Amino acid sequence: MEQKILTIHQQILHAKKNGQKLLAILLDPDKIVWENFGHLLSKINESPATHIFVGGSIVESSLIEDLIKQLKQNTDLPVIIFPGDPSQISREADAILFLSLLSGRNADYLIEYQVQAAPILKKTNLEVISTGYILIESGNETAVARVSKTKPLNRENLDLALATAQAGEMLGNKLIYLEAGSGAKQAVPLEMIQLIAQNIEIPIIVGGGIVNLQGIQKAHNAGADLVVIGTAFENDNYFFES
Ligand code: 1GP
Repeated sequence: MEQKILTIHQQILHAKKNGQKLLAILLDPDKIVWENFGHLLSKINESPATHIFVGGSIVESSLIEDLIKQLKQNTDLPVIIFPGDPSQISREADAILFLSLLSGRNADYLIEYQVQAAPILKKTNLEVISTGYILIESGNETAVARVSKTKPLNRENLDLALATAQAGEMLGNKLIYLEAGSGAKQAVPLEMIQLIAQNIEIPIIVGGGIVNLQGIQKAHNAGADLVVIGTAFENDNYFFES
């Protein structure tokens, strides 16, 4: 019988259904030290990561295409663009998180960039995964808040975070991403992850400010289906061995 190839979104749904927890390493093209790239690749391949995310709030590097090509050639992991704006679209990747910043009220990040990106994406074979992106206050101003000129949701207002996630689900998003921001002082509160996980059906991504393996485990246990690690792995490629 012919084996059906699942899309990345279907694989995430499948993992959720089977209780398999997922982990993405986030690589910011601007922060890649190319001299050490071979080492970085072997550390990614030795890690428990199931996905690679590529992107950043602002990416200046023109090397995003090269980075994705290299990752595709040297790892078996799906490479997903996690873009700050449409300039970060690359046809070399497998998929893109088509984000809408639901916690903010800046129309550019709710719909304008998506309108600009749509015709570009139509010319690629990228799998487009619509994702409700929710920024949660984390103790310091993060790049997402600064660049998007939006205010994160109050970390104590669980009801508002839940209503925002539910609205995202009702709008037809395939994923919800709870984001504390890269390098956040405090990660997304576990009670918030738990409440949202119990009250929406679609998979939840959680990232920002997770600095150790216990942090990953706690987020997974609270209900995150996929956890994202950026800064901690960037600073220490031996992170997963600790
Ligand atoms: C940021 O969620 C990601 O968009 C990862 O954050 O860099 O703090 O791990 P960190």
